[in-house]
Amino acid sequence: MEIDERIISQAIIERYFEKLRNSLDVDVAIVGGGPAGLVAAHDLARAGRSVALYERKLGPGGGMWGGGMLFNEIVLQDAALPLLDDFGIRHRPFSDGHHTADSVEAVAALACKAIHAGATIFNGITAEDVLMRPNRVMGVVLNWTPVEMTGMHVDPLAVHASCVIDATGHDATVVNLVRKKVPGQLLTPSGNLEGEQSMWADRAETLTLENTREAFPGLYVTGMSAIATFGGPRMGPIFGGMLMSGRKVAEMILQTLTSREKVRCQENGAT
Ligand code: 48F
Repeated sequence: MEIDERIISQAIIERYFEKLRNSLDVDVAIVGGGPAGLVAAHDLARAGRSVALYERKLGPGGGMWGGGMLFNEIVLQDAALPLLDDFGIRHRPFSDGHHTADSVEAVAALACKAIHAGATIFNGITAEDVLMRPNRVMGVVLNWTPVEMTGMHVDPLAVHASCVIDATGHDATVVNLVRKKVPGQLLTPSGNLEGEQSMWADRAETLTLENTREAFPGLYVTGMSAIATFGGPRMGPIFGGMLMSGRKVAEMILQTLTSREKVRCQENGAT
């Protein structure tokens, strides 16, 4: 059978549009495909939730590829090892409580497992805004990254989501978008972003988990975005906090969605 260019094009168009159509109304929209976003996508999809993850760049992985200063190894603490094992990421002990893994293997495994669990990853797409009704985030507004980069005047498309996760790393892009619309109304002590402080790895790793929370109704933060939103130091190339934060945000959202569904069932039963 001769390979046919028209069929190649048709196959790509139809398969891609199938993914787009299936993601118009999802349980969870994740903005950012770094380590935290990828773990969240995997865990939510594995639990049976519909998940779309939007990554601005061509490749997911965020700040993990480059390890520390482009030395492509990452460091992880004891508490992160079960999660690495869950994803099939190999690790080696280095010194008490410090382990290493190959950063490229880690990113590849996270992305592959997230997709195999059922999450859909859209790369080259930027979330440029959120949908709010009026005091709850209920979707994201999307455009091609090259449109954003070239400054072309092109209107975006939007999708609905029961919950949105800001997994955009240091910039906390989605939280910043919301803050601009409703200044002083974030669920942080100041009502605005508390900001990131200088490096303190140990404290930062603890705080990343503590700060993994709802930052505005319908909008959750994970990974570095949790630090930028609720405050704390940066941690450098130790990644256990990022991975465990992704797992924590997924657990929180699963609980929220389940309790909302129970309430809805009770209401329907009562009427
Ligand atoms: O920065 P990133 O890896 O976030 P993370 O999962 O992990 C942080 C660590 O990599 C590292 C660290 C800890 O050791 O300090 O920085 O919290 O990944 C964030 C991803 O979000 C994408 C961005 O391209 C990156 O891949 N992103 C940012 N803004 C948008 C976006 C946006 N508006 N739309 C789509 N993707």
